[in-house]
Amino acid sequence: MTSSAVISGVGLWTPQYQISNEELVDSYNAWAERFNQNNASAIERGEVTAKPLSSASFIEKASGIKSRYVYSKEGVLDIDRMRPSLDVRDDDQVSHQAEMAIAAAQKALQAANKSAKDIDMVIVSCAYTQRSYPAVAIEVQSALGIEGFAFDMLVACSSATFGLQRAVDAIKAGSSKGVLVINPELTSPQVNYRDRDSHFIFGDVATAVVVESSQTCQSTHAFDVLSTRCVTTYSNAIRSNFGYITHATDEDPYSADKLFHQNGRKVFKEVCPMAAEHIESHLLSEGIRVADLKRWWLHQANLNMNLLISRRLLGRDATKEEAPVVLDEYANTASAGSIIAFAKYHNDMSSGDIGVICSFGAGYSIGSLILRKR
Ligand code: CO8
Repeated sequence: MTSSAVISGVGLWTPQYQISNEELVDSYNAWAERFNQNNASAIERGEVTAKPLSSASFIEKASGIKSRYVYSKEGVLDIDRMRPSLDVRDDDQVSHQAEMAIAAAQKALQAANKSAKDIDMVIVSCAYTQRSYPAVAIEVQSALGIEGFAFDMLVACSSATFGLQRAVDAIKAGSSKGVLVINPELTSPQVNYRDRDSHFIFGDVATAVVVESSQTCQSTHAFDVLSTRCVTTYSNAIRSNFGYITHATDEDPYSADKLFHQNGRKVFKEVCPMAAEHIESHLLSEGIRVADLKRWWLHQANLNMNLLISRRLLGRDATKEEAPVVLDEYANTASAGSIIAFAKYHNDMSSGDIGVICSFGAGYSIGSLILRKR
């Protein structure tokens, strides 16, 4: 027998450290100026390309990002390091990503008025996991005292929505009684803080969502999941080539292509129409008009992308009430962005109000969920 799935709780864990555009740009520019001085002759001979300078005003104008949170601030702004400094943990200590995931999961359980015994499936879905095995999800399952099963999922920026689709399907099929979908987005170790074009894009955060059957739901802020839809189309425009194979090749494991890199313009041009069409056709298939949407919890990569998508669909700019923005404070947090927006902006909705969560990013991957306030 199939039952209907609801989102009954959401948790948001925000790291304690923040880095403003100005701090980030000062550090990058100091590094770039030193690089250019040290390589002045080679640059003059055309053998080395000078590093261009970054600017806080460009970053805000091009992306809408003003600041970001990081799990560890130490090392990021140090021009002799330019990457976070994380402590090495023993195998019997809780891992960094599990620590973030547990904190978000506890908040989601509390919001849903649930405990470990109500959950039997844990999905940790995010852009990177810090190791291949044992799954971070199983570590989190054990720490929370959950009986059942757990697994990791990687779908870059659409990890959260794709994970939620798995959860909704499991609840509908009756193969699970309660699912935690957790997104510990520890992006800062993969950011190339020496790359002017991408050093500002990402921040760290963790989000978590409880999905359960409408029959067991006790939450007063729950949403019926009316429908989910996921799609992927292969693209090389956003890549990170670091992986276990790196150990067996003679490549430099720290070269720029091993870190996040993209053709940002191309991504912008290709993904905006795809996301707009995806949302529109998903809504249409459920007999819902764009005008019927009370809220759009959109992926938080770039403010101009979100404005373009809402303009295509609404014929005007969405207001901040309709399409809340969190990337000014959080930057791009990979798959967690739309879930942060959902976590912060759903309590004011009335019974029957409809909203859509939509992610888009590397892969390319696009995922959406249509929700109705219970
Ligand atoms: N400061 C000053 N000037 C700059 C800077 C800077 N920091 N960066 C670029 N410029 C310059 C450029 O050199 C260029 O100069 P010129 O015109 O002389 O050539 C000019 O500014 C304009 O450059 P762009 O055309 O590149 O600038 P855009 O307006 O396109 O803005 C963006 C750049 C903000 C990157 C924009 O293209 C964008 O946001 N694109 C979409 C990106 C996106 O959404 N990507 C998704 C990636 S995330 C994802 O899918 C998940 C990955 C997993 C997580 C990874 C974690 C590490």
